[in-house]
Amino acid sequence: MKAIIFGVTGQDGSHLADLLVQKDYEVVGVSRRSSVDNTTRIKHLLEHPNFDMMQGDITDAFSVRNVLSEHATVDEIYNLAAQSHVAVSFKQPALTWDITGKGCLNILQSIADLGLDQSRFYQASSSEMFGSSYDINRSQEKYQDENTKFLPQSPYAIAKCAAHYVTRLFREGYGLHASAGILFNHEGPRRGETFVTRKITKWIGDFHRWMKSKDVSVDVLIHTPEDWDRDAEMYIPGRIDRDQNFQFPKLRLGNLEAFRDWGYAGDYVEAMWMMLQQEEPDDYIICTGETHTIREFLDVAFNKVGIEDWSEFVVIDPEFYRPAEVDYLRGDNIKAKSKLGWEPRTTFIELATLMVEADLE
Ligand code: NAP
Ligand code: G4F
Repeated sequence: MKAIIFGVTGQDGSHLADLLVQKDYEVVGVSRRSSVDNTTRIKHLLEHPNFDMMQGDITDAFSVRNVLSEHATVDEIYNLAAQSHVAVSFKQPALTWDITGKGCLNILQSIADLGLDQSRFYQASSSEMFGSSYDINRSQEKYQDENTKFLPQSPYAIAKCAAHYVTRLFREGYGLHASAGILFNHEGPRRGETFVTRKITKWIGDFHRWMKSKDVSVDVLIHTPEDWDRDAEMYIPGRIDRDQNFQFPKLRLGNLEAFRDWGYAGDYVEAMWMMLQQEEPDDYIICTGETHTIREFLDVAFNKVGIEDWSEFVVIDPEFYRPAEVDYLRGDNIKAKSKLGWEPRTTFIELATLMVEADLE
């Protein structure tokens, strides 16, 4: 079997490449040109005999066509490439549209034009497409499933909706085996450092190393309030003016009240592969079914390093608020469970633990 992964250098692309190589696939990873090395997450695969890299940018239809025409016998094509940061999409809406929306069209149109009818296609759709929309079950709990309407609330979500409908069009209109996974937030040690979970666990890792290097404990920092700059840095008492190295920036975050259904990326790439093994293409929600606030993630993550009250370490910064917020995401994965036989294996606490442990190393 042979697969092409657009977005192989990202969090999910790297996990999917690991999975497919383990399954003995020949994997072609496509990455865009970068002035610095963007292969950190796939370094371990670069010398693998079943793994090859090609350069390509999904905003350039010629480039996509070049990639696909060189691999006309490919079995599976995964589109994981995107400008995937919601907050960034408000600042770079047109770029987000070109990559996250039109990029998907470029791939599907090339598949159709080149007559790659035997290839199966996966689109990385997102729970962000639901925006402020939800349904209510018999226990009066809010949830989203495959029938919940989309009410996108960011340029990113709008672009993802466009790509989702394009995928459906090529499935229904052109008869392609094109499936979309509507994935809820999924994280792990390979998560980009500006997404909230990783931003928190990376800060904890850096802070812990700093405390160790200065040979101080949290208690020393907490019980001397007169030495604190409450908004920006924390200092080791008594050494403030003597050495700038005795200060450390606090963790600056935005809205802590939003709910997210967080799972582990390693579990979720298995669902992507399972979708393409089905006889019929379809759309599937992939989630844990549990939801937690950012506050709860902070509780678990700080607890792992023995800090029960993280409030002294965190500054709320309006810079990280968004023009529109998605307040509540909690998926219902019954379809994926019953039709794909997929289930999440990693709990919320296990996820936070594995991320903190990785960032402490
Ligand atoms: P990610 O870490 O941000 O990875 C995105 C990938 O897209 C990177 O490899 C990036 O390359 C590549 N890319 C960006 N622009 C490109 C372009 N113009 N041409 C070719 N490649 C380009 O995202 P992720 O978390 O792995 O997510 C994978 C996909 O699932 C994305 O489409 C995302 O929107 C979607 N999704 C993610 C989640 C989640 O919670 N993680 C949930 C639902 C849906 P560089 O490495 O060069 O930047
Ligand atoms: O980690 P986030 O940036 O993820 P978000 O916006 O939910 O998007 C992620 O999940 C989507 C699936 O639902 C994907 F489609 C998308 O590609 C991406 O992977 O933010 C999570 C929450 C938000 O409510 C945000 O307002 O955390 C809140 N937050 C609070 N402080 C913060 C921060 N988010 C970030 N990135 N940085 C903060 O400082």
